[in-house]
Amino acid sequence: MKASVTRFDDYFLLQPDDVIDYVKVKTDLFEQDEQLTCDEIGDGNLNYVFHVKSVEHPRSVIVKQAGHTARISDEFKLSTERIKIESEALGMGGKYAPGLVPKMFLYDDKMNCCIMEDLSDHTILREALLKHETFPRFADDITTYMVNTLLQTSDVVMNHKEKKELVKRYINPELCEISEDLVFTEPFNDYNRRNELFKPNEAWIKEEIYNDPTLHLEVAKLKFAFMTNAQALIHGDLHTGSVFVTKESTKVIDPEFAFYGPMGYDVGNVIANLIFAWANGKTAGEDDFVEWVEQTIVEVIELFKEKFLANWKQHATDPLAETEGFKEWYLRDVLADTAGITGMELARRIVGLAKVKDITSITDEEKRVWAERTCLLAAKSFIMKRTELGKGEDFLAILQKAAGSEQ
Ligand code: SR1
Ligand code: MG
Repeated sequence: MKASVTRFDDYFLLQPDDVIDYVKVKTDLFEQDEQLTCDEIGDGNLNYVFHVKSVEHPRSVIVKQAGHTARISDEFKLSTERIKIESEALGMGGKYAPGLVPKMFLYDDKMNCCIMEDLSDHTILREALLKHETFPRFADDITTYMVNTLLQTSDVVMNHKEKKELVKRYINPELCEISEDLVFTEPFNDYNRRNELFKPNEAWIKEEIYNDPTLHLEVAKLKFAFMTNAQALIHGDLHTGSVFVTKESTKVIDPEFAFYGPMGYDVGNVIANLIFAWANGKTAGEDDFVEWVEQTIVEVIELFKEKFLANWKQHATDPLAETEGFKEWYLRDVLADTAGITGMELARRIVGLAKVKDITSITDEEKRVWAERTCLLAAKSFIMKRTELGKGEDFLAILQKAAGSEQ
């Protein structure tokens, strides 16, 4: 932090020209007379993201600012505190999964901004998957990130009082409410009247999703587990738009939804978003890509299990952690949550307000109908059969069965 009194002492929404001034006032990363350019590049649903670049020197940063409402809709009134949660959660990510998150240079609680490493040599994973590119490091890196951040912040490893301090610190009511509504409630009953159904699938979705009481019972159980199981500090929104990649590197970004919740929420989000990429690849006839995604789904589950057990052995501190059979029981529970959340994320992105490009960019009507129904049939099976899925191959089998079924 530099100058003591500045025009950035009271919150206002920054414009690109302000940001150029802002980074010079707030950091030593640039010379005062250095010529900088700034573009607003945010394409997420919530925040403003500015790319600041030096004209002459090879240096650049990202400035992220929270507004009082979500970009996707003014209906969502949100505390700007989320940038603090994001900055601190990225700090935790850097501690437990070094190299797998961007470097953070500054958090500013007045302007509700953070300044972080520019990753523009990377691509957002969802965008790359839309071009049917493959990433050999992804399964290994994302499972290291998840196992390390989840297990190390849980009661398995942490001192229980310190963990409870973190539970308090990461209380995130507004962003949790978004997930409670958009992920768990609305897709099954359109309770806030803002679902967006693809017309040719409207009647089918009403029948299969809105009118299935057995499904609704399992959804209710998953929602209450999400709200009450303070198991680990989770990322909370780990979809393929929250990951930057190159062939050699993976960086997880955007943990503003972080809070103490069920570990399977993160793993399930990764699997569901791989399935959206898979559905897109299928409709494009990209067989090699589809095969890579299938292999990656299996690997994510298998590597997660393997690293989880190894990490537990190495780091567990609770006196009962080594009780015969306990870690295997605990892992089975995480996998059941993973399957349940895979289903929830699949359903909400098809039925609800916040869609994914993997599906909405399918221009052929018949193919989009097929992609949506396949995802929704798979979603139902993931939710209903969640306690039966112990292996990566079991996850893939659910998807393949949905794809081949009569729709
Ligand atoms: C109102 S925010 C909609 C969605 O965007 C975020 O990335 C989360 O996934 C949220 O559910
Ligand atoms: Mg986000």
